[in-house]
Amino acid sequence: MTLIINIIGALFIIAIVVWFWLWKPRATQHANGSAIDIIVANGIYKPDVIELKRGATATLNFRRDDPSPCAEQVIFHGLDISETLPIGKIKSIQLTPAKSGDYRFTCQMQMYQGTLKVVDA
Ligand SMILES: [Cu+2]
Repeated sequence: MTLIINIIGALFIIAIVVWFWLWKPRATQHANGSAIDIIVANGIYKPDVIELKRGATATLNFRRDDPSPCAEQVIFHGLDISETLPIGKIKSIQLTPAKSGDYRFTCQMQMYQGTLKVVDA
C-alpha cells in the first residue's frame, strides 16, 4: 500500500514538473504584412509568438472565446496600443511596427501573454 502511494506521489511530482517547467506550447506565426488570427481562450493566446516585419502593416484578428473579464483587454507594451476585445467576435487590430525587437502583448492583468517579434525586412 505504501509503495502504491509513493508511486502515485512520484507520478504527481513528475506531472507538476512537466506541466510547469518543461511543457512550453510555442506556435510562431509569421504575419509578413498579412492578416493573422489569434484565439483568446483558456488563459493563452494562440498563437502566442507572432513574427512581423518592421515597417509592414499587419492585421491581427483577435477572437476572444474566454468570457472572463481577464481576457477583455489586449495591451501591446511599447507600441502604445490597447484595445477591448468583444466576446465571440473578431476584433481586428492593425499595426505597423517601426522598430525591430520583441514586444509583449498581454491582458490588463498580464495573465494572458504573447510576444510580437518584429524583424528587419
Ligand atoms: Cu487577465
